[in-house]
Amino acid sequence: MILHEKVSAQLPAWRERIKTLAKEHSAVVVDTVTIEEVIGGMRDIKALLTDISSVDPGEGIRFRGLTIPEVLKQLPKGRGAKLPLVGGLYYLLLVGEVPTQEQALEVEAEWAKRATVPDHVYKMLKAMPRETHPMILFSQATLALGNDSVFTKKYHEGMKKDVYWEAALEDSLDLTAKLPVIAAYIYRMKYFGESKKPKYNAKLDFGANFARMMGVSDKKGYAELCRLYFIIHSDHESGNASAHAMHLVGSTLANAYFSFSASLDALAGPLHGLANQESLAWLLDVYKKFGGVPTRDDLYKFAWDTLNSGKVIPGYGHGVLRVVDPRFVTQLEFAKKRFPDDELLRLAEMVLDVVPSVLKEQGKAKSPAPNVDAISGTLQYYYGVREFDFYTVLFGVGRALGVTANYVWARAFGMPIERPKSLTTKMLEDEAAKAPKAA
Ligand code: NMX
Ligand code: MLT
Repeated sequence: MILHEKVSAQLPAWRERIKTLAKEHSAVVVDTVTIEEVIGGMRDIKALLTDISSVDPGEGIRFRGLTIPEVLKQLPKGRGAKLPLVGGLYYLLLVGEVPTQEQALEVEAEWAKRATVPDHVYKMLKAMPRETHPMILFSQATLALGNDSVFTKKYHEGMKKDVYWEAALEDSLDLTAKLPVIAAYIYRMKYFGESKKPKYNAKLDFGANFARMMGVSDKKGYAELCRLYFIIHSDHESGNASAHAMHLVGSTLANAYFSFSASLDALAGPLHGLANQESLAWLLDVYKKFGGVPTRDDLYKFAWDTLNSGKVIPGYGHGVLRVVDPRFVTQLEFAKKRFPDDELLRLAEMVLDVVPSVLKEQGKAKSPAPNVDAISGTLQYYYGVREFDFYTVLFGVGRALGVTANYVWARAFGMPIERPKSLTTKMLEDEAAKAPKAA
């Protein structure tokens, strides 16, 4: 299989680089840790290694060195599509090179072969109470797929460490192939009471399959959005909570299903991926309260009321970014090109104009700019996916691409179990007492 061959060919050189760093430069200092960082969620501490993507605070994400506009331009497209094949993005993340159309289609074909979801997963999903949050269902289904983990089976058969990555890649391909089917099933089951198993069509790509299985009316338009959505949500370097959870759990040699379920559980928090549902809920609250798009002044007051009630404004602020998130910009451009007169889009643009100034006035958030979640729901809503508690599942389908690519490479590099050191409050106080007093 193409991904296997391409990764395998690169491995000796990569392993040599890691070995040289670990052996010859092991004592080089790349960062120091302050008390503020220990207490403050380890923000900005440079302590993770990934080559899959990187985030510059002033620029945003690069996937294997490429910005979002570069990715959208350079990755191959399917017939009749303006947005790239998701299979091409997975190839880029795993291999580190822009694939040809043929190579991207090979990944797509690999997914089509692996998209059948075992019966017990459907049975388990059906057995859950109807009111269950879709992220609970999605995480449970991911765990339930783990029965078939190649990694776990081979590990217990005595698999050698230098081929862990091969089993990790097998599981990652199986998992990423099945996720859109499971997500679409959850959607149709939860909101429409349907129990028909979605069928993956090998003639269609990942994006078109998802649009068809979701049953939206404008399948062609929604397929384009899905391609964009899954690509831009795939990765955001390794320190974000969903990526880090995947890496941490994977480092124990738990299989990709356990690890990705943990990743989804992190994504389900309102400060992380769930902010996309919260953000649309907030926009709809504004819309409902004012009977449409409000005046700028009304919106300003509403934003302040949110802050004064002790809540955050979802979709704004970021742990790393200090500029408008390029993932926000790309989605806004997509929407403006396709449905410039949409009322919710007009509202999202007004929020973009008002909320950053409110956050700046409040003076707490280090970045008042919008992140990826401030607009993604508006696009889903336009295409008829209006059940906004489903939105984080969509984020999860996309995020699987990046975190599994990282998981495969972490096994290829033989990365050890993660185990940072903790300190007590007294230990920190003792460190503080030893430090020279600030002038
Ligand atoms: N609304 C209100 N207050 C905010 C916001 C916001 N959008 N963003 C940051 N703050 C507050 C934050 O709660 C903190 O307050 P306190 O000192 O009382 O604890 C203060 O500003 C400083 O926070 P930062 O250092 O700027 O941000 P941090 O790195 O801690 O957190 C987020 C980053 C993204 C969690 C934060 O900006 C936030 O809560 N945003 C809203 C939720 C959101 O959009 N999350 C999605 C992020 C992207 N994603 O998909 O994961
Ligand atoms: C993400 O995509 O994971 C979010 O923007 C959060 C982050 O990077 O911290």
